[in-house]
Amino acid sequence: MRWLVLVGLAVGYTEATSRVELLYRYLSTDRGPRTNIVAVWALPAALTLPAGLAALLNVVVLAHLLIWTARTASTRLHRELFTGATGVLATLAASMISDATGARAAFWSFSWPWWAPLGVLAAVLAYTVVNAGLIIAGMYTATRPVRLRSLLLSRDDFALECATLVLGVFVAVTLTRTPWLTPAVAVVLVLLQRSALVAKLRDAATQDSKTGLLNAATWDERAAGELRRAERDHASAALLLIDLDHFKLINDTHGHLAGDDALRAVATALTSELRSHDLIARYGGEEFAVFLPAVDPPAAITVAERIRSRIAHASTAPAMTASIGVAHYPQHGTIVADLFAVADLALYDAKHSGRNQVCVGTQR
Ligand code: GH3
Ligand code: MG
Ligand code: MG
Repeated sequence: MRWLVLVGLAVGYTEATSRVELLYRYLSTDRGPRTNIVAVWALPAALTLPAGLAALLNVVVLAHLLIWTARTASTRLHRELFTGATGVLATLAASMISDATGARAAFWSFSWPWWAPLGVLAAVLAYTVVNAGLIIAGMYTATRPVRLRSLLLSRDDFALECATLVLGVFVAVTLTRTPWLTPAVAVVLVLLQRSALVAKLRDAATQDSKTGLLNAATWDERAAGELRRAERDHASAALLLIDLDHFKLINDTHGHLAGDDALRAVATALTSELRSHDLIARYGGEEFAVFLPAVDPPAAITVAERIRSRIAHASTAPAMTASIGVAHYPQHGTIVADLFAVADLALYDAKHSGRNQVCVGTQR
């Protein structure tokens, strides 16, 4: 009966939250691992039910997920199968630990010996280590990413993952003591999943998906805000426009994927050279815009030179150079559009005088 309650909730939850789940998947596509929501139902099965039933729950949930995926055509089959298989193994590992430590017996008895919570903790850890370990190993083998960080969950997803595991333990408690209360957990889960979705939507709306820098619209808005602040504080500021030199040649010689890697390398270089409150955007194809609050003209030129030199001397192949146009606030304008126009003209000067250099705008 309790197994049926869990299966019903797992299948019902996926069906009832299809739209949220689809959006969540859409926003997470090819951007590293996803939070494992199924743990809310699989973990309590591992903690409280016989191992065979717990594994069977995973299989049923996986079968339903495959049908659901075929209907909605949102991901690739081998990934769902791999994720499902790791889920079964993680569940079996947690089930063994729950059994061996006496945690399972404690869930069904009326007393909690002092070691039972430790057994629960060990089972949750086993579930997580097996699941995450296999998925990270699988993703590493399949993609061999340069940055191992991309194999880990983002901070928001990690918080959701932890909340999912805690809810899983709560489900184990309600399932054994007050099964009628178990469906209430689904309400909390919906809210958790929605808040994680909001964070993903915020990133998708404000960031450039290729580099993770700000997108043009967000940069415009925030640069305007910084200018208002500079005006109020009687501070200076600067705007840099950075355009990679002969970038088309990199695409034509090494392919567009290498071109994309080069764009990401430039984004990393900019982020590490600049302060955390400087605004950095990928403004167009291979153009980057930077707003530097509270810098005077000599400092802005030093920063621009440092960026130019960093890009020119980066150890990443293929070699690249960049031309940079600089505009100063308030000398060259008091609104973003004017500063942008001045920096754009300066950028053309830099291109026409041989590229790989910094040019400062002139009063219009
Ligand atoms: P210049 O020194 O005059 O700036 O020459 P350029 O080749 O850099 O400039 P141009 O504007 O002629 O070409 C820009 C190229 O940037 C063309 C396009 O193929 C490439 N590009 C734009 N966006 C992307 C992108 O997202 N990925 C890749 N790989 N290439 C891009
Ligand atoms: Mg260019
Ligand atoms: Mg360009």
